[in-house]
Amino acid sequence: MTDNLPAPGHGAADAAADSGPPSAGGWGSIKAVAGSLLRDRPGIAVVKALALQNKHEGFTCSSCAWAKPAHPHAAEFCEAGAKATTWELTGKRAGADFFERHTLADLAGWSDHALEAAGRLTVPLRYDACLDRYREISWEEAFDGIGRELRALEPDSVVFYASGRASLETSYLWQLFARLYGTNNLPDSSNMCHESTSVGLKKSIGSPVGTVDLDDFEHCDAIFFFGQNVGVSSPRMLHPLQEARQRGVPIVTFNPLRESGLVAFSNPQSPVEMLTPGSTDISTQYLQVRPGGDVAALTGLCKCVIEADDAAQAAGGARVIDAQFVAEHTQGYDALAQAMRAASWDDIERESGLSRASLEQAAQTYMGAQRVIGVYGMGLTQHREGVLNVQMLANWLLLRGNVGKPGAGLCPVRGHSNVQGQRTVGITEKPELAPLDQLARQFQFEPPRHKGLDTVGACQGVLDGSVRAFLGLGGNFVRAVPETALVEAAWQRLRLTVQIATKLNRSHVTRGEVAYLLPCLGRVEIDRQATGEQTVSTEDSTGVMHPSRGVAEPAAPTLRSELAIVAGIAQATLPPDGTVPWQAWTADYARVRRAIAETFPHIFHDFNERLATPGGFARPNAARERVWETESGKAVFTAPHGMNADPDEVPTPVQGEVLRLFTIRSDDQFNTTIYSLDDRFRRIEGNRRVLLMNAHDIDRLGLQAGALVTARTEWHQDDVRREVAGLTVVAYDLPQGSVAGYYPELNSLMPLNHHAKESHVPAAKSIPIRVTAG
Ligand SMILES: Nc1nc2c(c(=O)[nH]1)N[C@H]1C(S)=C(S)[C@@H](COP(=O)(O)OP(=O)(O)OC[C@H]3O[C@@H](n4cnc5c(=O)[nH]c(N)nc54)[C@H](O)[C@@H]3O)O[C@H]1N2
Ligand SMILES: Nc1nc2c(c(=O)[nH]1)N[C@H]1C(S)=C(S)[C@@H](COP(=O)(O)OP(=O)(O)OC[C@H]3O[C@@H](n4cnc5c(=O)[nH]c(N)nc54)[C@H](O)[C@@H]3O)O[C@H]1N2
Ligand SMILES: [Mo]
Repeated sequence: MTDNLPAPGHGAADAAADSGPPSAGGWGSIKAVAGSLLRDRPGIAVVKALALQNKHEGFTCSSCAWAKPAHPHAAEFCEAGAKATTWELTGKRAGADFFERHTLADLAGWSDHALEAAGRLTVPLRYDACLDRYREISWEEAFDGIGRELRALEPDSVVFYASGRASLETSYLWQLFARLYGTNNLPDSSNMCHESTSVGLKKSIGSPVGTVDLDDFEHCDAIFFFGQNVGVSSPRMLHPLQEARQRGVPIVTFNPLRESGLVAFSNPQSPVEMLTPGSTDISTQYLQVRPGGDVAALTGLCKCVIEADDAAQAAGGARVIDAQFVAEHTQGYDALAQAMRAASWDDIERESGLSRASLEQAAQTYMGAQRVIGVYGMGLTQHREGVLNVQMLANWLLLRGNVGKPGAGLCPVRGHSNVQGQRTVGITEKPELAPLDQLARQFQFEPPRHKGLDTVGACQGVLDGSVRAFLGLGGNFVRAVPETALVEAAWQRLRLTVQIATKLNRSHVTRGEVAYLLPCLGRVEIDRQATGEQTVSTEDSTGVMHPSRGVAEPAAPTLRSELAIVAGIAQATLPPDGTVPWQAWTADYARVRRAIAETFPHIFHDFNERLATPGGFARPNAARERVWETESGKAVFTAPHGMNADPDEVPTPVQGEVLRLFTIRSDDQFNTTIYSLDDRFRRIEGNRRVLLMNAHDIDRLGLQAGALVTARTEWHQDDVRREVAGLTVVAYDLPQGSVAGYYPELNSLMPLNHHAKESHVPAAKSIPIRVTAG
């Protein structure tokens, strides 16, 4: 098993959050940012950069994808965003001399944290097998060498992965390059993330993305949160939430953990709150649902509404559901209503781990509100039934017409800062989602029409040898995917790996036979090309496009922009027939935007002009207007086929020795980038190799808080032994039968086949494990 983390530190064992979590934001958040500034000592450049973060004239943050207001706060960044920026602007460099000092065998023993902490990559590198080192080469040598390799390979044996940060312009080039080369193998990080949303919402409301914008938060009168950890994952969203709370809007949360950002928030930008101990209570009702219990919980909630409506009808009173909306705009109500009436409270309580009374109370809040927003994240999407989870939430909102009216709607909170935008400009393995006919006309070629590989498919291909080359536009694929240990081992059999990156990570150290590592500018850096400084653009979680202009000097003069690198590889690989002006595009990104506008006129017409609008411009979203781009032209109610979000392996209630593990993020990490071993919000210090367990389970299984244990996956579909040893048990307030632990340390416990049925999102929130002492 790969296990390259630093040794466990102190304090983890007594880290139980029995005194309640600290509030998110506030002085702690300022201290954390100061800590991160001091640790990296990058100086004045960072302070200047932060002042322009998420401002119209500055750059869009490379942390989360939360909406950027048209009238930003003086400091429109959060702790996580400030860390991302300081991390990118580090004074440390991993240049040619660094790689002269370290063989890959040596680097393989470094922790994930240590690899990235080596600093910014500065020169193009190629692996030298004789020396077992990456060695500096020129950009031209790199492009030529990659082009030669790619021309010798079958296009469908090559994977073009995108991690979700690269701009709309670069992402457009990436998908075009892959298709001109001859493949739709375009997996991206959303395959591990919100693909359940893209599939589920498309079926339910005809839109693959959420329907709310920032304005809606000002007009809603209730908010429901499912499996999204706002204080860590999208902290700027705490502002609209706090404002909503101050208006008296109830917020009801479904989460197995009492997450601090969902419990209370103090605004570091509000002097009064900073000087008084006061913080806003965020959630008015907190339901510690069992992981995987959301289908059951939502069944209970729908049942309450439908039965209240039945009763109202019987008594001749006012309808509880929005009957006119349901009749005019939806299909499938009767089947859903029947399934909900038939669902038993015993099953609902058992599967959700919640009492009938608490669900009835939440349903009352819902029925008392005219405009409701449903917010959700990985707690819904990363399950075997992740798509059904999303559809159940859509069902519930549709019952009272809470989609397509001001102040109401579905709000999936996306992860990477441009992950939604990458999809919008054609990064998808599904040919039906890309405008292939238009691309064919525009660039005079015949694009591949067959389905490409998604992330799970790419991993399978790496394991069975059918994938021969991997090109990564950012990211840390081998650490982020399931089945890490097997994928990492098979990775070395790849013929070619090409990684475009800012910092060194495990996916670079684990490399193919021929390996290139290409250093790029970060978004915060000034991007100078032949026609001058360039602007790029990104799409936020609410479908708004924003310009982004670097403000800091590049970490090294040798760096190239992501767009220039993609264009360079494409030019060196493809026949020189001149239909794509790679060089002219690199010189002037406005020309790329004109090409994007030609490919997607509906979304991007007058792209350059509209990008100048303060606050950006929104993509059209038919569901917001109550136009349903589904097969039937109606919004669709989906009757669930069961209540367990993970029917395969773990029966509920969990009485036996098999527990359900859900993987989580700390406030001091961004995905596989680990800033420190602390998790301030959960009061866990100096150790990420922990398992948070219910005290009753600890007792029942004969374990001890503070003791070392081994987690082993309970999986009968193959003979692979999946285990991680050396984990410390922490007693924690979470539902019985469930266990929490950190991603990516526990990824080798995730079987590759254990993914959402229709979207293939790995079921990272419900891994069946056994925990044993020692
Ligand atoms: N600081 C920081 N910000 C980030 C990231 C980061 O790593 N660090 N990552 C970015 C990315 S790529 C993404 S996708 C987002 C992820 O952000 P989120 O969507 O918030 O995802 P997670 O933090 O994985 O888990 C969210 C919550 O789900 C809860 N949960 C687990 N299982 C269940 C369940 O079955 N039901 C319910 N109701 N809840 C459950 C967990 O307790 C946790 O609080 O954040 C983005 N922003
Ligand atoms: N168990 C478990 N597994 C999970 C998840 C989970 O909740 N649990 N979450 C999943 C989710 S939601 C996601 S999105 C994936 C994340 O998967 P990825 O997107 O593949 O991983 P990251 O950790 O975000 O990638 C970090 C690396 O990106 C590079 N990088 C940073 N900035 C830039 C840049 O500006 N340009 C370029 N070119 N490179 C850059 C750096 O080299 C850095 O090391 O992981 C998934 N895996
Ligand atoms: Mo994500």
